[in-house]
Amino acid sequence: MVSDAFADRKFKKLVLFDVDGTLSLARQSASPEMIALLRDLRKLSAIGFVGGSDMVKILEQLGSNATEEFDYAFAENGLTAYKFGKPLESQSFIKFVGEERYKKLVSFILHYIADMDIPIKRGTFVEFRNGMINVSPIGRNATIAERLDFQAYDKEHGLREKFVKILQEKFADYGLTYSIGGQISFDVFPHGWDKTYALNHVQDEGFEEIHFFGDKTYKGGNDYEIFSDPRTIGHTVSSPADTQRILKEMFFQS
Ligand code: M1P
Repeated sequence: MVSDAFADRKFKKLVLFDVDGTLSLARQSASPEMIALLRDLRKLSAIGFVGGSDMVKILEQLGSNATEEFDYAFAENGLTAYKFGKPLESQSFIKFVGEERYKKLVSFILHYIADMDIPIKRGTFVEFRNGMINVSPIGRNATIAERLDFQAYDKEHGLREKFVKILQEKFADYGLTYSIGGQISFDVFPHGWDKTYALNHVQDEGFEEIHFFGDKTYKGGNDYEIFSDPRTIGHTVSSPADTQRILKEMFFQS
């Protein structure tokens, strides 16, 4: 049975969305049309987002009150979680890995990046988050144009793939998963702390269906695990406009 918390919704469903490429373009704000559509959807069904980024960045994209505008707000794959604007219990990457082992990992990563011969480097090569670290050879404070250039360069040279392979071999006993989800970086987190982690927070609500919308639903993409999880009905989208089109077909056609 669906909990009373969602008794006001017509459908006993939860609709979860990836952020970059699904609700907005990468690292950009969601459009006013998207926000309006989500508000309308929320009158019919429970809604939530599941982003890989940290909450600060997601709120820049979806609006500073997004933890209240969505029933569920999941950053860092659900390692930072809110329901109805209130924080839920979360876990930490550093506790899982341990300070000493983490120091070895991050030192190796920084040395490796220092030795990389790439067209440009900016800053913030390792971003330490609550539930993961994010590693970027070009650095996280690259501009949008620099991001696009790096993405194209990496497509040709497979830099991130090679980097991940080396880390997998070198730190095989760490129990870590590496996920190339965005344009300039990859995420590193304990096995199982992919986006399916967010489902732990919703499974007791008794939703009849949990839908997930994402753009990187292919194997190796950071939406793959939650998209293919038996607890969800997955939808692959090619852009935020595509998300809107599918939502309109699913929920707003009489
Ligand atoms: O949401 C997808 C990814 O978005 C960002 O990746 P990038 O900066 O490489 O485009 C990061 O926030 C990453 O953690 C996240 O998985």
